[in-house]
Amino acid sequence: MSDYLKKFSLEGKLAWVTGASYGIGYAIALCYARAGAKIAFNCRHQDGLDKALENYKADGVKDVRGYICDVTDESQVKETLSAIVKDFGQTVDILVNNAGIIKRIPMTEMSAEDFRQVVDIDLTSAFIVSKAVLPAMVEKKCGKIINICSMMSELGRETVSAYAAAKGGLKMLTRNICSEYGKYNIQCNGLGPGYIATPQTAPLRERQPDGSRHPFDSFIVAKTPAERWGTTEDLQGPALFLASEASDFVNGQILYVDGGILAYIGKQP
Ligand code: NAP
Ligand code: GCO
Repeated sequence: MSDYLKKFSLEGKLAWVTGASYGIGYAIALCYARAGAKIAFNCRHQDGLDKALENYKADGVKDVRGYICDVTDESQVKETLSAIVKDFGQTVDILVNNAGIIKRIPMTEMSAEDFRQVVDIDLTSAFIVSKAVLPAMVEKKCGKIINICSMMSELGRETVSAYAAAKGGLKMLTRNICSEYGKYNIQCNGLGPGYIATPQTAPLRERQPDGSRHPFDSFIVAKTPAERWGTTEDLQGPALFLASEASDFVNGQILYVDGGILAYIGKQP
């Protein structure tokens, strides 16, 4: 392997990808494993964890362990981190704050409880898990934190007020971790997926009763210069870059992987 490609290797590294039982997190963890990393992942549901472990093994990933942990619960996060370090015999080198939910409700109909739950999972959890892993990264003077941001870190749209507020905050938390811990050779960057085909966006792609495409599906395809939804595989290369030494002088950035949406004003009607 050429010296340049070695910069993208994760050999010997331990990555913790939150919410990686399926979807974007699963694809990122799989990519990291194939680049040589050991994988720790967590989710809230045992059936999802068991299925994910089957899938990782079927995909050839051997050094992977799953943990039941709600990332909004600081005591669960601390216990899970202790278990990860004990099980793997090393501290976390790469953290991907991926776990997230969305609630699509018009703001005036959304309860404060719903708003708080989205912000808790999509933003506060990244604070909680990053705060847990940072001390060991500071001691080692080395670490990578990757926050999964969104188009909604930059743009708003109807019904996603809580999600956009959380993802906008996650962009600024990314910049603040960079500012506070960059001197310890810790890089914190965001990955900003565009519209990706996962369970989270499945409702936006459902076929209509007459078999036609969902209006939002058609809208996104028209708004994307690539003229397609993204796949989780589209995110793997950029995620690997941000986790590897190839990005050691990249810090506080949000790398958008959106097929060009953010650059495009849209087709003339
Ligand atoms: P997804 O398919 O809904 O998967 C979400 C994952 O997070 C699942 O593994 C889920 O497992 C886990 N999770 C949810 N809440 C959790 C909690 N409190 N504690 C621990 N795990 C939790 O979502 P996705 O589409 O892969 O999205 C992953 C991330 O990318 C999210 O942050 C999302 O906002 C972001 N994103 C998605 C898109 C897109 O178009 N899909 C675009 C931009 C950004 P359990 O439910 O079992 O806990
Ligand atoms: C929505 C979608 C988006 C995507 C993603 C875009 O309802 O608009 O769910 O929020 O999930 O965040 O980058």
